[in-house]
This record gives sequence, C-alpha cells and structure tokens, in this order.
Amino acid sequence: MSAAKFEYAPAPESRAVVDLRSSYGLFIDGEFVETLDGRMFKTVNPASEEVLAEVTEAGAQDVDRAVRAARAAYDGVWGSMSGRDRGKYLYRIARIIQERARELAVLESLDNGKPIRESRDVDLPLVAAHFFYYAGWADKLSYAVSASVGPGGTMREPRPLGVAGQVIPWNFPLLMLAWKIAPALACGNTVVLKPAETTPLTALAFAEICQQAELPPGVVNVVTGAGDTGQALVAHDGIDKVAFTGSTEVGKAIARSVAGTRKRVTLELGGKAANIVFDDAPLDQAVEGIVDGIFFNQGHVCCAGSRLLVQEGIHDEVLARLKRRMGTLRVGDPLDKNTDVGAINSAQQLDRIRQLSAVGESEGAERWSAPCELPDRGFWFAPTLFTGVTQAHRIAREEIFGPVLSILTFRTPAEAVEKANNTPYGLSAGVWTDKGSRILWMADQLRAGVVWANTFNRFDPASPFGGFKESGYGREGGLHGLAAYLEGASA
Ligand code: TAP
Repeated sequence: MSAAKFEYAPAPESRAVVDLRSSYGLFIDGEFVETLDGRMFKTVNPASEEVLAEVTEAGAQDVDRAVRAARAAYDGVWGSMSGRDRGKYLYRIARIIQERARELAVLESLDNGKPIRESRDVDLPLVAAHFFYYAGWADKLSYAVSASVGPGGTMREPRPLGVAGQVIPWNFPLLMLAWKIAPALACGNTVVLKPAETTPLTALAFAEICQQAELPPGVVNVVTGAGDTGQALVAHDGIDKVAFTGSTEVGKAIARSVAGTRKRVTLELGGKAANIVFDDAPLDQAVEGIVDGIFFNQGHVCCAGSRLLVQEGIHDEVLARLKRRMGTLRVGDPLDKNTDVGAINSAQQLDRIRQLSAVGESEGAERWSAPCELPDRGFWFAPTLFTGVTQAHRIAREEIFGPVLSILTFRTPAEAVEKANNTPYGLSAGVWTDKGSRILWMADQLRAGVVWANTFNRFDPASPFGGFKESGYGREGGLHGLAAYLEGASA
C-alpha cells in the first residue's frame, strides 16, 4: 500500500493541547527575559513551513548573563543542597513531565516533524525515565565512582564540576536535554543549555517546568540561538564542563577550542552504524529491525542502522521483503497517529539528504524509493534504499542523517566485522543471528559503543551510551553518565 498524497492540516484537537506563544524569551536566572540586543529568529513547522513562534537569539552578552546566573546558583543554594533534596527536585520535574507529556509530545512533533506516535510513546517516556533514574542517584553518589573511595576504604561524597555548558542537536530535542540536564543536576552542577536553532520549543517548555517545580533560579538556564550562541557558550571562561551532542565536524572544533583549558568535555557525535543480518536470522524480525533501524525518526538518529550488511545468500530474499515492508510505511502528517515517517527537520537537512542520494546514483549504486506522493509544502523525503553499494561509495561512508539505507553484502563473519568496522565512526551496530556464540563474538569484535542483538534502537536510562573513534568520547546514561559530571572521575 502506498501513502496517499495529503494536504497538511494538523488535527485541531492535537493543536488544542499546546498553548503556543507568538514569541519566547531566554530563560535566565529562573525567568524569561529579553535579549540585550533584541535579535529574534523564527522556528517553523517542517511539515508545513508555517511559522510556529519567534524565538530570542542569545548573543555573547546573554550567554554571559546565563553563565553568571548558573555560577551564582552553584556557589549558593544548589552547591550547598544535600543530594537528597536535589533528588526531590528531579523527581518533581520527572512527574511534571509525565503530567504534561501529551502537550510536550505534540510540541515536539510540531517543531521537529517526528511522528506523534514516536514522540508520545518513545521520546516522552524516556525523558521522564531519565529524570526518575538520575533523581535516584542524587543521594547515592559516593557509590557511583571509584574516586569516592578514600583511604582505608572510607566513602566520601564526590564533588560536582561546577557550571556545565550543554549544546544539543535537533533530532531528539527533549530527550537530548534530559540526557544532559538530569545527570548534571543529580551530581550538583548547574547548567546553561543551548538547544538547536530549529527545535527550541520543548527546551523552553522545559524551562517553564523548572519554574513549576520551583527549582531555584539559575540552576537551569536556556539560551536559544544558532551555532554562534553555542560557540559563545563553549568559549565562555565561566564554565567548567562542555557537554556536546552534534556533528563530528563541530565536535572536533569544540575539542580544539577547549584544549588546554580547565574545561572537561564529553562529545556525542555522528555515526554510520552497520546492521548485520546473518543467513540464520529470523527474517521477519530482522526486516522489522532494519526498518526501525533506519526509518525511525526519519533516520535523524546518530545510531541509525544506515548500512545494512546482509549475508550474500539471503540478499535477494531480504531485499524483496524489505521493499514490501517499506511500501506499507505511511509517510505524512506528524500529528496523525497512523504516521510512520514524518517530515525532514529542515530545508537544509533535506538538501543534504538529496545531495548525498544524488551522489549515490552518480557513483553507480541503484536507488529505490517507497512509492508515495509527497506534499508540495514542507520538507519531505520518501524512504529510500540503495543496492549495489560498495565501501568506496560516499553513501556507505558518510552520515546522511535521513531515511536512506545503503545495502552491502558479506560472505563470512570475519568479512562482516571488517566491513562494519571500516568507518571513522563507532557509535552502534546491530547483529541478527540465531547463534548466541556468534552474538558474543561479534559484540567483542565490533568497534561500537552499543551493539544490539536481534533488536535495534533500544534505549534505557540505566544503559551507558556513547561512541568509539570519531563518534566521540564519554558516556551518557547509567552509572557512567554520572562520571561525566563529577570531579576526579573519568567520563
Ligand atoms: P550540529 O550542526 O553539530 O549542531 C549541534 C548543536 O551545536 C546545535 O545546537 C548547533 O546550533 C550547535 N553548534 C553549531 N556550531 C557550533 C559551534 N561552532 N560551537 C558550538 N555549538 C555549535 O549537529 P546537528 O546537525 O544539529 O545534529 C546532527 C548531528 O548530531 C549528527 O551528526 C548526529 O549523528 C549527531 N548526534 C549524535 C548523537 C549522539 S548521542 N552521538 C545524538 C544525536 C545527534 P544550530 O542548531 O544553530 O546549528
């Protein structure tokens, strides 16, 4: 079944749960304030190109105000608060997120373009779960890192780092915020967060939640803006820690800019994951995993299974099943509960996906797209796969960050490992096989921070997540995520 052409008209009842303001200020020292130089930018709904709101663009002076507010809170009430009390604030935030989950999910889908089923059933539950998980750690930090074991085995409370500057991307706006803010606050740090330019709205809704939870002013600050705002934050002398999630290119520039300073850094960067299917794999399950691996969130996923490595003998069978399944994907209105694939987040990202796909064709790979008609307005790209891909092709090497799958083949497990590891990235990988021993062997051989077996894109706040090689360093999530925000612990 192919998706029918549709005119984008969001269901009025879904819009009714969101109270969108026409303009938003910066969140500094517990209040929404205007920028010192009066600049604004527009955030649009990528499914319709309709302007959702005007948002303040923070300049260097605004960033300075936010960092000073975070410092004052750290030197004041937050720095002297017990872990147990910090935990109470985090529990309160987690509960408010749950209470406002419906509204936040709609807002996320409006600003980002992701299907409401994903924001409602994946993003929001994980966001709340992160705050609950780290709330539980706030009064148990002396058990969290080895640095807290003193002479004679005595336990002492590890110290926070201070003020964290956090910069996040647009693909999971609220979830990336949770990954950054929840562990930072649990450990006793204060934060200044810069959301992505194209998806600022849920971070600003989160700022309201901080007010609602009566979090002390200055503990969380949100400065909206583009790359320049992020750069001003990272460069600010008043921060002790940089936590960045985004492209490898910007991550490298950040690493260079903080080298030799006192700032600690964690980087969560790009990926080009291999999803490896052996000929003994349960094929129906594997095809679902391939589809989920690359078309979840329109492929705007750092750990997306964007390279399918399929064992030669089952290539044709897997391809036929995959095309059939892709034909049933409903591309369309992100606010429709039946939608599987929503809008591409921005015109710029759509251009990149189109360009790299054109390169794939010009380099000789064969392109096939699921049959669906796309609307004229908004940013859309049909689920697409390429066959006949070799390791030399750019679509096998570069992160496309869109709904595009490159298919390669292998004969032996050793060849699968060699091809999977043949990338500068190392964030994730998937293995589909019936043999437990092979799963363990592959997990040992693959240079990837996360290896999923007979599943893909599973996340849990208790599991550390992060990369090898150019996918970054440091871990977020779990016990390891605490080390990134504590003195004397290696992240
Ligand atoms: P980037 O262009 O790197 O942007 C990420 C964030 O950094 C945005 O807030 C951006 O602001 C800001 N920024 C841009 N230039 C900066 C600079 N010079 N200094 C400081 N901040 C700067 O990435 P993106 O396109 O938003 O996100 C896609 C990338 O993120 C992909 O490569 C993806 O793999 C990666 N990602 C990784 C993970 C993990 S966990 N490894 C998770 C999600 C995404 P603007 O929005 O205005 O550009």
